[in-house]
Amino acid sequence: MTNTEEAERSDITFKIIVVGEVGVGKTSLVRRITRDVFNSVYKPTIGVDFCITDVLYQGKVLLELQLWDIGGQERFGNMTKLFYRDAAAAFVVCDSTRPQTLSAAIKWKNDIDDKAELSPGRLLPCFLLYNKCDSDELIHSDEELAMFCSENGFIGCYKTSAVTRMGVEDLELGIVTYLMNMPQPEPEVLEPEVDLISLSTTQCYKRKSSSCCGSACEQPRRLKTYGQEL
Ligand SMILES: Nc1nc2c(ncn2[C@@H]2O[C@H](COP(=O)(O)OP(=O)(O)O)[C@@H](O)[C@H]2O)c(=O)[nH]1
Ligand SMILES: [Mg+2]
Repeated sequence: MTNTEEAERSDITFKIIVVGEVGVGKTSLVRRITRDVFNSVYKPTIGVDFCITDVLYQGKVLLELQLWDIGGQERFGNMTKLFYRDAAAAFVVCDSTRPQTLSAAIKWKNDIDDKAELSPGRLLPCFLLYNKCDSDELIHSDEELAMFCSENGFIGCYKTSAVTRMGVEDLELGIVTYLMNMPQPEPEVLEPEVDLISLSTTQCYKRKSSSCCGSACEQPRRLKTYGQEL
């Protein structure tokens, strides 16, 4: 079954925060992932913007990915804790042609570790995106990047290009598979509601609401299909 009409829309929404220094390509990657477009006109992101994409997982579960594109200068402000709230994972982006943006990835990772937790004691999973790999000036080898990730607590690295789409599909498949297979903490149980007519009790759980796109997304939402059909 691959037809979206037959697929069940689940309540599953994953928020992914996208951070990194100014100009590394966060906004371009978010647009490439969610809208499959690239715009070379540079407009710095002020504060935060977000885009949503629908993903069909294993041919039957329709879920939503929210990508929160956080302006690079925000690391120096007090708002990141708020932006990181309820995130399921982080993309820490660096520019393959500017080595200082890789060092800055460690500072972003530290900021996330300080301010975001999945649940007490569980760090947010961070993926390094080594962007602008369409350039001839790649500075780091795959071995160096793997070493960097294991030394600094990143789950893994994807070499990407928002211009050519290089690595983008692998990244999407990788993150959806990772998140769908990640052990979930126990759901928070709220006070039971009493149904006076049937006199039965109902447990209800917090549901995340889905919201519409931020100003960066003028294009219609795209649907992607991932995972082997069951
Ligand atoms: N060559 C190349 N340029 C890119 C790529 N991604 C973004 N850029 C360019 O890098 C600049 C900054 O991109 P932007 O997405 O605004 O970066 P942000 O500040 O991290 O959001 C823009 O001029 C983009 O056109 C890429 O993958 N390859
Ligand atoms: Mg931006």
